[in-house]
Amino acid sequence: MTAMKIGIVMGSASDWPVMKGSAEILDEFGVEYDKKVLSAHRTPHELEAWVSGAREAGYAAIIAAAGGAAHLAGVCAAFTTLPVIGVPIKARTLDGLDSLLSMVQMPSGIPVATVSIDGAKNAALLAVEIMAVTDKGLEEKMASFRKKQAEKVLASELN
Ligand code: RP5
Repeated sequence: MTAMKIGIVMGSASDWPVMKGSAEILDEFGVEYDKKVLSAHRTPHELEAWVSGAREAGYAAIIAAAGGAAHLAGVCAAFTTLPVIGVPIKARTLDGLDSLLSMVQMPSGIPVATVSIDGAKNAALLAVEIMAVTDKGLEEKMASFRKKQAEKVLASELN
């Protein structure tokens, strides 16, 4: 089956204000996605069911966002061989350092591609790049996105 969409999962609805950034990027690239709230500790069985079926459901990659003891992305990665991109959420305490470390320090064997704290946009850009490996149209859109971004930087005015 051709993978055609991205799965965005977050541990709590409180993560959505940050994770909107992923949705906005995927919208910009015209990439389909589903967004869900599922928690590794509050709804473990439902999370397992969803992520175990992710490849068959047509996902190309999973973006998993969580704060605190952010085990969500690692648990997702344990249940699928799809690429999992982790977004550590800046939690109410410790400035998100706990989220970052618990996500980025995955023991060897089960990788999570962790982006920066609250790095929802980069997570989506990485997901698009993964899809673009086999999608010429997306590759061209990414090249154009980069070109526009560079032009904007070069046109910067400092008043
Ligand atoms: C994690 O705990 C969530 O991903 C969220 O970032 C954090 C706090 O959740 P709430 O208490 O706001 O629901 O599971």
